[in-house]
Amino acid sequence: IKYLLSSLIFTMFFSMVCYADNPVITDCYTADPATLVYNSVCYLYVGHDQNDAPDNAYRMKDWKCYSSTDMVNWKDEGIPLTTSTFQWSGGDANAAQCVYRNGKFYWYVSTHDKTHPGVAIGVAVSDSPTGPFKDAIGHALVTNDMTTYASHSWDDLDPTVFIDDDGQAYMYWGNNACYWVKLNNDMISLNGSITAIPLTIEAFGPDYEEAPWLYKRNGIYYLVYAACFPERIAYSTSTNPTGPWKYRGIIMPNIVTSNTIHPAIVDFNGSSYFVYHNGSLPNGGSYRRSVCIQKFSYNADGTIPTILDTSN
Ligand code: FUB
Repeated sequence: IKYLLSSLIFTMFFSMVCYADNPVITDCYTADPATLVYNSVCYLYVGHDQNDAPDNAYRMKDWKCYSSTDMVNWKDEGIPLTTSTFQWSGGDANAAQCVYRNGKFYWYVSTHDKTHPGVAIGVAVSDSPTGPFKDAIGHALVTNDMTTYASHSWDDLDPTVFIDDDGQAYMYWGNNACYWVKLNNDMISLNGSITAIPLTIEAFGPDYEEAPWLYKRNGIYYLVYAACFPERIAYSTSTNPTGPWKYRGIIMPNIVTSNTIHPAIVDFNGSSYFVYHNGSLPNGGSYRRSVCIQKFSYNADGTIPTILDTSN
């Protein structure tokens, strides 16, 4: 009976998660993935850890883009955006996400702001998913001094933007703080004030850390994020894009090759994919990371199965 039960659990688990060849990008170090499906192509926007990054600090100066029609073969679309595009940026190409609206592509990035010292959120715009991108407003969209919930200057990390069915756009972000704000239809200005969500156990479990990824499926809003440090990926759900959020558990437990993970989830050609980074390329690690993709199926009740990193 014990053998039958364990083989049943094994079969159920592996039928829900498909362990592909990972990392999917092997020609350089990539991190902080964000996906965008446009015209039957999946675009993958990533941070870019430099080959000479030390073992204990990030070295990132630009963002890369890749495209695929099968989620396996990825075409290098180059470096459509660098921190130098933002004249106000003092460097550091932290996590970012690109979204499409009304014929334009808006790439929301977190980078150091030399005019209001600390990490800030900027937005670049292009007519094409692969650029060229230019600074949309000439200054940060959210500066370090607009948010005070966390006690450090890098709390404005990791923007995720979601446009709801009624056309309202929401931006979530935050390190050791989880903020949200509505965006105006122009996608380059804030609509109303910024809200900091209390990091309660009920909303986020034991420890929300950073890297939120917001999306909607079958009328349920999913907020996927990195928890604890070293990180694991957890998620919460709500029936409203602004919460209240209910903690749903862990998607990916800690991995051994990187202290951060950073999630994205996308549906493409009828399948669902969990996108993240580990440090499994040769000479890789927490500051020389690599983007990975795992195909998975939602459980019947809409919950997300456990997905294990292939480098563990
Ligand atoms: O890449 C720099 C930071 O590491 C990101 O902003 C975080 O989400 C973590 O992945």
